[in-house]
Amino acid sequence: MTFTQGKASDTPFVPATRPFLAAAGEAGNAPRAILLGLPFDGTVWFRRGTWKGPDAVREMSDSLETYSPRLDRALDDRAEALFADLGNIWPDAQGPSGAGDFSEEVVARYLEKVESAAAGLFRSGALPFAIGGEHLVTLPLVRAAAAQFPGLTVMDFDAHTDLRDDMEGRRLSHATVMRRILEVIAPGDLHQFGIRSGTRAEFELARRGVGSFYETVGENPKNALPRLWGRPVYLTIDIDVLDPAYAPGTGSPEPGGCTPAELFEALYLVAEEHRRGKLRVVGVDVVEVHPDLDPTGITAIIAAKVVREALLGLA
Ligand SMILES: [Mn+2]
Repeated sequence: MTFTQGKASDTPFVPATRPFLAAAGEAGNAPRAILLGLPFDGTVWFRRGTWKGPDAVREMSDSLETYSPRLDRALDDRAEALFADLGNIWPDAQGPSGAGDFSEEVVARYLEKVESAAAGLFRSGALPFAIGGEHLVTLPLVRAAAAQFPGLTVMDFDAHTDLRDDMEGRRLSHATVMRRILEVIAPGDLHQFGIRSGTRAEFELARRGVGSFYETVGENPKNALPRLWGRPVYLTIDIDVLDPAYAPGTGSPEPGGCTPAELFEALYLVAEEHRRGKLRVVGVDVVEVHPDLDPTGITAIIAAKVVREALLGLA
């Protein structure tokens, strides 16, 4: 697979009109991280629109500098870019308005396409960073990561448990994604932060059955991290972990969430442990940005900053 931006003819990627932060320079042959957009929200029935998330995050990345004062690193420190933005993997069934056939077979086929592309990225040794899309897109990424990295653990920042076994009969849904992930990794290897919404059954399962389960963020990632030492880590950030006051542009906002500062502190902490070799982050995603519900663009800007800080801290 070639990582040269805009030349994706032998891949399922369609180049983005405008790559993230103009991809901060020329991509080399072996960028340390790969950005990919997953413009999919085919299992959402209420207020669809997160499929527009990847390109909105790219567009709003224009408001950011390439330099992070906190990390004292810049995306364009080297002549060759730290990362390449490969563009989007589109659902075959989706038209330009977002409408399409999202039967369970079509959804499963899209997830297989993403998993196959992700497997190639994990094999390349680069750090894949995905932008959703609904949270279900995390499933194929975790499946591909687990195949490549035995003993994979998952850190999930989210407002919702996503532990239903099915949603209105569908086993593949944004509301079931963590339950499906528990079929891929050991339940004790799922660590959830900021969770404040779900059914009683989901909360009972989470409280007795997953590795860490915290209803807030705060200092909890710090408390949980020793349980991840020595392990490969997949990091998934549902933007609705943030309070809707900060990040209104998301499909299922849930009051009582954390501040952006708490989320960034958690990210810096994980990055520091990664750089010290305490654990190894092998993949990251940020999901559930809904541009139509984000009149000022702030939710997409926060997501873009998560992407930048994660690229600088982890790649
Ligand atoms: Mn959520």
